[in-house]
Amino acid sequence: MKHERIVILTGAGISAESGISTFRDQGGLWEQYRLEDVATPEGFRRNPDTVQAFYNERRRQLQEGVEPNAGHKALARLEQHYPGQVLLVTQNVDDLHERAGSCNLIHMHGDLLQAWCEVCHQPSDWHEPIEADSVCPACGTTGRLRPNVVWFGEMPQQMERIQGELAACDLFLAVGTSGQVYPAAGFVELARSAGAHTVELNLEASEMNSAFDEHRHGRAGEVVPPYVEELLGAP
Ligand code: BJW
Repeated sequence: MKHERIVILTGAGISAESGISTFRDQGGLWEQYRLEDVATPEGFRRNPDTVQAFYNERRRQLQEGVEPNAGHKALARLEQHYPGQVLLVTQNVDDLHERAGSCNLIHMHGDLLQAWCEVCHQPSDWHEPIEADSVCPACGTTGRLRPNVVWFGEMPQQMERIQGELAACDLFLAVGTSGQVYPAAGFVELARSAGAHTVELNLEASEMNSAFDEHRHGRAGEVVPPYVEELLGAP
């Protein structure tokens, strides 16, 4: 086994072939919405109805006909069959990695299928629209639920664990992410400092391209499965 501990960072590109919009590509979400309006706590305070509608619509789409693609399935296969440790850290709020079978998974930017209560600070599974009169299942308060997602200016989830895993990994993969949002964009440098080999698998060269040792450019559904087979086949 060439590598004992693999950390894989995924971004919106891995879910693109499943029909979920990315953020910064042509036709992506940030061409249709201002991120200041829908992905910041200030935007939510200014206009909660607009933000809830944005996430209610994405939650609805996620539950209607969206399926994991070959990229998600290959990463789940790697976790199931690789003799070393495989940790998946996703920036995505969709559940396609889970549905493909990944278990050792961190959602650093949260989970679209959870609501978070601003009063008791508890997440709850939530598959319906969040409305002005929605009630927190944990504390019973009305009208204080928001999507359990991480907006700009907020701390991503499980950062201590992620930083520890990056410091201990010997292979770091980044799949389908533009490398424009921190702290995720800095993970490649942390992994390199730990001595890990670093590989970017992306449609095109990302902002962080030059920080990686190796590149596989193409659609995730096309480049991830053969790369996983290489790892599984390596002596
Ligand atoms: C394909 C493909 C296919 C297409 N196959 N590939 C100045 C300098 C540095 C940092 C900052 C700064 N000013 C402010 C900051 C911090 C800020 C930040 O990074 N801002 C930048 C704009 C500069 N970050 C934060 O505020 C974060 N918190 C934070 O920093 O806390 C403090 C802290 C300090 C120290 C340690 C730790 C923390 C929070 C960031 C929250 C981001 N939230 C969002 C929304 C989540 C909820 C939602 O989904 O709505 O997260 S924004 C959005 O961007 C979403 C994504 O997860 C994130 C990253 O996007 P991603 O996944 O890379 O998507 P795209 O669209 O950008 O790229 C897709 C890629 O796929 C492209 O490259 C395509 O080519 C490729 N692709 N099809 C393979 N088929």
